[in-house]
Amino acid sequence: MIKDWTKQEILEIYNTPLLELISKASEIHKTFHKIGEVQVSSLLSIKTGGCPEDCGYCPQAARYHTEVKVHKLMGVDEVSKCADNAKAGGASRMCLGAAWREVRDNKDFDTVLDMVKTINSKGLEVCATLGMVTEEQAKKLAGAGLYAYNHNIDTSEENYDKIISTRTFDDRLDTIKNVRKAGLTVCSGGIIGMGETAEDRIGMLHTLSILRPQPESVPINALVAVEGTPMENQPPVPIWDMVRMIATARIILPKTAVRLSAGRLSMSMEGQALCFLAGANSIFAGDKLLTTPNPKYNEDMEMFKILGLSPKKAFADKLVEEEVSK
Ligand code: SAM
Ligand code: DTB
Ligand code: SF4
Repeated sequence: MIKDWTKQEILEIYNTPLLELISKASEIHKTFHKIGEVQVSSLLSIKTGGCPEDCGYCPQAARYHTEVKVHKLMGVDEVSKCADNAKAGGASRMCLGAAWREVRDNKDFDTVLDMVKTINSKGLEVCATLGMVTEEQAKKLAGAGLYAYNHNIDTSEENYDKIISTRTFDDRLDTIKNVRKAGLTVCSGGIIGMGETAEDRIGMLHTLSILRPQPESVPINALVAVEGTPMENQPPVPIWDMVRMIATARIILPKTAVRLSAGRLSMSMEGQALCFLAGANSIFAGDKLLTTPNPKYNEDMEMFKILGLSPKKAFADKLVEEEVSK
């Protein structure tokens, strides 16, 4: 049984002396996961920029003047080639991102369903992050073979309207519920480094931890401060905050894949090693996130070699589940 943590308990975990915290998280990690096994996802922006939302961190919001160039929805063939490259590079999951407020029932959605089918047939897990979805849309995605849906809560409920005004925290939770009802796995996390307090970080982790079932995947992003966004001048997140967030997530979300997400380009290999030790077991690999740079593929593979990490195979969890239910 997964424990219901209170905010006070989570705050105490977060404030544990650092090495003790890493050691506790590492114990949990060893109990529930294979040490050194890291899920590698490739990320592709299938529709870029021009988004009507006002998320303060996002370079793709139409209202901010950033260098992001608007690009209409990619075609299925082009996406299929990207999936081949991602697979050849060792990715087991491909995540498709669209700068949409929400999914609409139109031709573009049909194209995305085709993309999901095509990538799934290559033996890759497919994840999508397309904004808000209804239960019916989520079911269509599931029918096309989607494995996971990413929809981040981004910050605490209390801090939400300081970051985004064009939708509410409850809108986010509603989409997560729709995704669950459709039988998809849930990927939901957030961002640190946006000027939030430690209590906001705890509030965000608390909300994620009380979801039942807990999300299968929780990305922890360090803000990539992009010129032209309201957050362009935010100071970089200290690596110690990232390690604390990951270790705390690992302890309260024991079975979840905790993803060391955006911001790795500003982290040393030693810093990332501490994040893996603290329970991170998933990353985005490939030179680009959605619109901003990510470490070079070769450099990541060099890091994997040095730290003794190995990429997790696609559908490994599903296979284990099927074995158990036999
Ligand atoms: N439009 C969809 C949505 O908002 O759900 C999907 C794409 S959106 C870019 C996905 C997530 O990327 C956001 O929820 C946010 O957590 C993350 N993100 C966006 N810009 C970021 C930045 N500058 N730094 C870190 N994470 C960022
Ligand atoms: C997530 O939590 N992080 C990824 C993915 N889910 C979609 C996106 C990070 C985006 C960073 C900014 C950019 O490259 O535009
Ligand atoms: Fe649009 Fe998503 Fe960026 Fe918000 S985070 S502006 S919804 S692309």
